[in-house]
Amino acid sequence: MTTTNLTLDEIHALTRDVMLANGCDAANAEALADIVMRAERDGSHSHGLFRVPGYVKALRSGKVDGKAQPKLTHRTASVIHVEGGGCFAPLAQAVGLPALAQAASETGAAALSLTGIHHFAALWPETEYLADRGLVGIACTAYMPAVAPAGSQEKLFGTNPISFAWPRPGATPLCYDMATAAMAMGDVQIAARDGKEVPPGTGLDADGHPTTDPAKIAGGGVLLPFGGYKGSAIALMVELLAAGLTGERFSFEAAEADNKDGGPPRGGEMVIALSPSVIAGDGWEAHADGFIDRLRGLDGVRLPGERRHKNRLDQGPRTINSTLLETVRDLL
Ligand code: NDP
Ligand code: PYC
Repeated sequence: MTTTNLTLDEIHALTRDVMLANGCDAANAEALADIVMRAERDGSHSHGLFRVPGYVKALRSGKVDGKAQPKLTHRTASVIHVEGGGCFAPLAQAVGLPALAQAASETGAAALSLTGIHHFAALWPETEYLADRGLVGIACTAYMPAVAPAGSQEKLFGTNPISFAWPRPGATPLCYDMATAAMAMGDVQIAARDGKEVPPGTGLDADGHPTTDPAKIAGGGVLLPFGGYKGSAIALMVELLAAGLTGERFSFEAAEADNKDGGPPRGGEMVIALSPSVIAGDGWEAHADGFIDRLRGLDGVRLPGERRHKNRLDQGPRTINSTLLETVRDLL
């Protein structure tokens, strides 16, 4: 694989310029460039520059409004709604998360529902935003069917990610962010691009046979939920939280309404914030840190999020697949 080095500023500027060249206003372009740069910085490769061609397809087809201005409404003191009006998710999050953090800090618990958005990114930016403000963050979103529920060979669930972040004042949060599929589709597609196999149990081919060939899973096959029926139950919960609870589209409804341009469909996201200061009271930090230290002390254990947080400390250039970079530059 041929690669090219780009600084974080260059990744940010390239993404912003591509978005501006394809119909985004400055607010939408900046929000997206920020999320793509942070994904490359942390090593979330399947959700950084890799997604830019899909973002542009959605702008060019008119599915996404690059000039949308999300609208925030307080349904109650602790239930907040942001209607994205067809924007990419990062701008709607930038509008909603500060209000969510404030409400949870005041009341102890708050919920943010996002509708009319197009989510094509990782979810740790949402949950870490909350954890950086002393709050527990939980976020989830649905997509389009890619995953067969346990017992079936037919796809119904999206890859339906869920992220959880626990605040650790003075340190990076404990944060996991995972597809409820055995693997995110973006990682399956990257494995196919790079000629690698995926682990057994990742998915089935078009005839319903287990396969480790990512091209067969991505091209007509299905992904499996992680952990059998237990992961399937969590994927089901994500559909209900991200679509049932927000009033937005379930994955199958999103696919039916989508124009199949290859960009992210319209959907919803649910973000929940909880305040340990209000709920547990004084001493919560030391109490939880004692547990986390015990966990880290076990041989072979590392905290979820640690890999990304280590990558983040390196402010140097990032290695980008040259073919991908050429594709992105051609979108200018
Ligand atoms: P991974 O399976 O690579 O990782 C899932 C989580 O497990 C991460 O938090 C990771 O932390 C942690 N982890 C990995 N290995 C270990 C280990 N040995 N010990 C402890 N923790 C570990 O991610 P997925 O493939 O499931 O998802 C990738 C991304 O795709 C996510 O960011 C997700 O949000 C995104 N996605 C987005 C969708 C959307 O609709 N917008 C749909 C599906 C996925 P670390 O990062 O530190 O390795
Ligand atoms: O990697 O499965 C995935 C995915 C779907 C939407 C954004 N990422």
